[in-house]
Amino acid sequence: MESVRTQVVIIGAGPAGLLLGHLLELEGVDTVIVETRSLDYVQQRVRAGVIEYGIANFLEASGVGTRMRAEGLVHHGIEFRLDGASHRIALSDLYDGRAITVYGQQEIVKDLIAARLTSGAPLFFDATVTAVVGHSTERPTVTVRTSDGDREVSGDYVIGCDGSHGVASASVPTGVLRRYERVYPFSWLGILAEAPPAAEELIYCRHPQGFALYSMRSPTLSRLYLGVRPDEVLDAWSDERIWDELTTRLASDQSASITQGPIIERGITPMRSVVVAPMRYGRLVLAGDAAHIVPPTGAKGLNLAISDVTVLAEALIDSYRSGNRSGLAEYSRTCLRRVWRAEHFSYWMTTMLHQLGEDPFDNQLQLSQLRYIVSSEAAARTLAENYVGLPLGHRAVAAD
Ligand code: FAS
Ligand code: PHB
Repeated sequence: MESVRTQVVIIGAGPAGLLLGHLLELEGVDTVIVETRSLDYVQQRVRAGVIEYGIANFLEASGVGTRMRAEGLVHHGIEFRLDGASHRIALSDLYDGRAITVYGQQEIVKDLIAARLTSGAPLFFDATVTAVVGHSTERPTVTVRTSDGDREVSGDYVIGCDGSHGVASASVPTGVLRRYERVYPFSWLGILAEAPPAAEELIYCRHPQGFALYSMRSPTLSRLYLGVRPDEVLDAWSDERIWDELTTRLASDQSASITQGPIIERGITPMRSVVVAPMRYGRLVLAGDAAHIVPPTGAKGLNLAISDVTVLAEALIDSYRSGNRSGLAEYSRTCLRRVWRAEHFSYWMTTMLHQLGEDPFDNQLQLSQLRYIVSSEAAARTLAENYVGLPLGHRAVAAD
């Protein structure tokens, strides 16, 4: 890797960085993507699974949705389990026939990397950005550390797509960015198992012993989660204990219990909400988890990252094509409207489905909210349009 000058430097080869690189290259804007992890690590990292209706359309319209359309699972509803009973939320009936697509984030990443390698545009793995300088100059520059030394990559813009503990936001002078944060008193223990899903659709469960989520990746792969203590350690959870707890929490008088199988991936994710604002400082721009984190209960993290990129790509392309920088000037304000909507929805789903503490009054409020959602069409419609995804609402997106 040599020191280079490009138009847009992108830190991070997660969904945000890879999609931004793809969209800009399609329009002839030169980019360099720098990723600290290896290609294998990035392609195998198991994370999100639910793609919003409008996001799936956008990925297809951008030429990276073929495998998603062929292999993704289209779901028209989700199930809530509480008080031992099952309640289906008919998402498509409630929201103009729109549906979600269940397709692993790592599959999207593989599709985007394949597109990038086909384009031949620069994508460097095992290359860590250690510094970002020149934010307010016309030549912001990153220092990249690789096994054979440091290099500099400069551009017209540097885009921080470097996730939740990224160097990009940390490089902004103290006091410029405001950080909003909420930490929840629980984490999620997630597993990926070689077990045919016993359920047709996702199941969100609030049980006296805690939260459980039944998801899937394919007809042979199940993805399941348990709400656990915030300080929980993975070693304390044998396969047997995991399956026993999932079986207990997901038990319902109306459906079969879960099918077990070899656990091929497991991890514990802390639950927190974070927003960093504004999402730009000079010629450094933040997108995706670099700017915001949501608890995964609302399945918004990945979708929000992609939504940021649809706005940013359009703004950068406008700037290069016509010199119109209004999109860049409005980028943070435009994105934060959707970010805060997703933050609230994720907070609402999380507090409704997890016992937050020992306060009996709070617990009754949450149960009442859940019972209202599963018994009122108006309440369920609110959930449906937020879960399936509000329209992306700007011209770069195919009609959604
Ligand atoms: P990402 O974190 O995906 O990508 C950032 C990239 O930047 C990484 O590849 C990182 O290696 C790289 N990077 C960081 N610092 C760098 C540096 N200094 N130099 C170069 N590269 C650097 N969302 C859901 O909707 N549902 C879920 O179930 C769910 N589960 C999750 C589980 C875990 C463990 C985590 C961490 C997140 C989960 N999320 C989930 C959220 C997740 O899907 C994110 O929203 C999504 O990955 C955001 O994409 P990016 O913004 O591209 O950030
Ligand atoms: C997943 O399939 O990984 C998944 C689904 C829904 C969520 C979170 C994660 O809310």
